[in-house]
Amino acid sequence: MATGKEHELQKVSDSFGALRRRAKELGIKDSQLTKLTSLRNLRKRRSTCLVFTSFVFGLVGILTGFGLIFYQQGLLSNQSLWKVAEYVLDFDIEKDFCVIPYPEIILDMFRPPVECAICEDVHQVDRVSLLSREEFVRKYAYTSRPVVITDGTKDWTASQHFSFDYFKSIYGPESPVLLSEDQKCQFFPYKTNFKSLQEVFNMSKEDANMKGNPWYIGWSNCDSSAANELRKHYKMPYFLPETSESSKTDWLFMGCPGYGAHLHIDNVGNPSWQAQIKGTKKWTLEPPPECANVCDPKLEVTVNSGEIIVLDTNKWFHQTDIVGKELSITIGSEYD
Ligand SMILES: O=C(O)CCC(=O)C(=O)O
Ligand SMILES: [Fe+2]
Repeated sequence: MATGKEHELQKVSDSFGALRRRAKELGIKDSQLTKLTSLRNLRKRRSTCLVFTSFVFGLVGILTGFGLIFYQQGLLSNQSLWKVAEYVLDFDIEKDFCVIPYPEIILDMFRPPVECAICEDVHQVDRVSLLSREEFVRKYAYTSRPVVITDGTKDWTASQHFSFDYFKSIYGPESPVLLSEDQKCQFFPYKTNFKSLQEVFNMSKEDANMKGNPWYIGWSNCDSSAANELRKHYKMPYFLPETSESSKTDWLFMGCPGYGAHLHIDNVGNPSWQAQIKGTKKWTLEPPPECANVCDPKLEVTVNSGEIIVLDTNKWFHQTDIVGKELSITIGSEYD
């Protein structure tokens, strides 16, 4: 019997087949279909995977050769070789498209080049309010022009509820979020030593209340019952077009002033919004290196509580720093 996943895959495959037949009826050739950006993106990802996997296997081959020579010469012990083997083999096939997960530097190196029109005439991050859907679509939604919507969370009750203890209370002991073993659950420890959200929730009261060691973490909420609870306190941002769908997985980031996320670029596919529920976060944006000649080298914007930043994190390198005195809590999601 087909598993749930196989069944879903079969449904996707049937839908693709139907789309292709419909395209044929409309006189659209396969060669035209394969030029669609969405299909090209699929292929790009796989060929990057192939290049990277071949590179890793080549490198592993060379290192193994040197390892054997050093081992024979007594310059390497089997204990240290085992440590290397353990390290190399510690990957999770389920967590990525590619058999071997990409280190961040590889993601940066192999990402598709960015059209510099996204940053050429951007000299600051706009701060706007009462933003109509039309204006959002025209100026920001799909142009990769970053924007802060200062009244983005009006009518939300999240700031009265979201806190360290609240998050701790919405996850049952069996929640997949706590151990991040589900492929939809991701946990970012940043500079901390936490291995899971469970460890975060077990930190001392002192640390949780920002009276001990500082910390900053992020996670994707793959627990649907917790997601329903969270959604009692926020809505889809009012300026998002009605046709746009936010991904079902929310991202949460929480932590202390002085900390934040290092400069990086993402590979998530869609732009995203992030609402600052509590505290204040400074965002530093840099265009990708291929646009260094035509775009400003750096933009900075501070997002205060109640505001929402919309950013294409796949195109802009971004770094965050929690500023002020309060614990920062944000929630966000991708949209299409
Ligand atoms: O909020 C943060 O500190 C980092 C967020 C981030 O990297 C992202 O949304 O892509
Ligand atoms: Fe990011």
